[in-house]
Amino acid sequence: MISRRTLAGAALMLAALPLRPALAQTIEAGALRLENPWTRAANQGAQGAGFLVIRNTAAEPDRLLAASSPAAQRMELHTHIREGEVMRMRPVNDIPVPGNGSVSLQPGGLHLMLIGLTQPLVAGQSVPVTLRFERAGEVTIQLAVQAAGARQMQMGQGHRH
Ligand SMILES: [Cu+2]
Repeated sequence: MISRRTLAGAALMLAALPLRPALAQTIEAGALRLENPWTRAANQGAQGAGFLVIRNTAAEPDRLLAASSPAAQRMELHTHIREGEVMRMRPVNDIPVPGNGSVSLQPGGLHLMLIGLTQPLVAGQSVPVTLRFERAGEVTIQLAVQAAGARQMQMGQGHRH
């Protein structure tokens, strides 16, 4: 017998799934494989965070230098640092991609920051983001917009979560 509480819990778990398999995508850019780019639903004028796995099939390391999107006034590369009980976001100059290795951009860690959304990010749609790598050059990916889930970052004026 399935209770309402169980159903609500199941719905929450579904909403928290990073990406449905049908939407999974891998973009090839030189030696790089850009896997499962995604973001969360957000309002126009707010901020958004983008996530993906960057895999490097070459021995030479690469670096993510910058990102841009027509959906945001500007973008930054961010990481998280812990200050006491609070996790704060902090810009980084670049994100290294080790040779024959990978780097994960994920909630609570490294991420792409979309600042000043020029349009709402609507679940089920996708938003283009152009990444610029030191070796692989520029490549445009599509962030699949997921529902705002239980692990949604809170991005207020203090720029913390
Ligand atoms: Cu951030």
